[in-house]
Amino acid sequence: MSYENITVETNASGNDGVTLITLNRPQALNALNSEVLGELITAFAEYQADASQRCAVLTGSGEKAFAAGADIKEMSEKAAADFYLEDFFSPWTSEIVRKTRKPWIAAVNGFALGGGCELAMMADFIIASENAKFGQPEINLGVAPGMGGSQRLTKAIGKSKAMEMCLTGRMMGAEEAERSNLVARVVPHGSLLEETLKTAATIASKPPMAAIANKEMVNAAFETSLEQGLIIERRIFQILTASEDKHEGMAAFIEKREGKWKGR
Ligand code: CO8
Repeated sequence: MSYENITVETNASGNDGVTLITLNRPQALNALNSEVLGELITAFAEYQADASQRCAVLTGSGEKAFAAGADIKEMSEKAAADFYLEDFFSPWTSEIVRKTRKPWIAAVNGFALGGGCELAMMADFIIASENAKFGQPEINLGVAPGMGGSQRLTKAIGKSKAMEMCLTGRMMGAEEAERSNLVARVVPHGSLLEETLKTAATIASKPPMAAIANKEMVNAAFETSLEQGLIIERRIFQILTASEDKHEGMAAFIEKREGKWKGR
């Protein structure tokens, strides 16, 4: 598949099973329009379907932005009925978040505002450069988050800070984002991609079925009660004990060697 608004590279740093997806509209600070969404849906579906690829990284091109939001110029031309009838924003969650069962990381290299912040928060975790700036400035446009920001940001950093950011449109820098648990790690700007690809390669080297299972369990903590989450965890654990990789992983430990994963 050829893309115009993103680039996709498999085995991005050698034969390591890492797919690198880059938002590529730097002239518009990688603003997210319908074309970008369509291409991202295809890219994530291809990543999910390719058994040789075991972790993905999403980043933004250019020095300034991961993504400065949903495309304001595109949205400005839409009527309320268009947003409602097209169920605008819904495919981000239904097509990308729900259908991508394998892990992916957002490498945030600059502005992650509005839909850009929301897209980063759809990732399994975020690694940010020192230059990253997160914000939900939709209130300045007379609207509000529409791709999950009011929910995912609040779950990540708590009500007080999320409310302050949504009501004022204030941007949060990388250091505060790490302190507030929005991002897993902050790294120097120049080494963001290298560090994130390295982390992705580590994940890609793990037993792939166990990676999906770990992701499913942690996500359950956001979507269920503790009691239901503990049941989900136990059942998934029990399923994993029947996998060939469980036998291989434990044998490899006992025999003091590296495991060789079958992914089943
Ligand atoms: N959409 C479209 N174009 C954009 C966007 C965007 N979100 N952000 C930046 N651009 C464009 C600019 O228009 C400009 O283009 P041009 O050169 O053709 O004029 C180019 O990118 C460079 O931007 P700036 O010149 O503004 O760069 P600065 O360095 O001066 O400023 C900022 C950088 C602070 C990031 C600034 O560009 C900005 O504030 N951008 C908008 C941020 C924003 O408000 N994002 C939220 C958008 S709304 C959203 O994401 C969720 C929508 C939910 C709505 C629900 C509706 C029902």
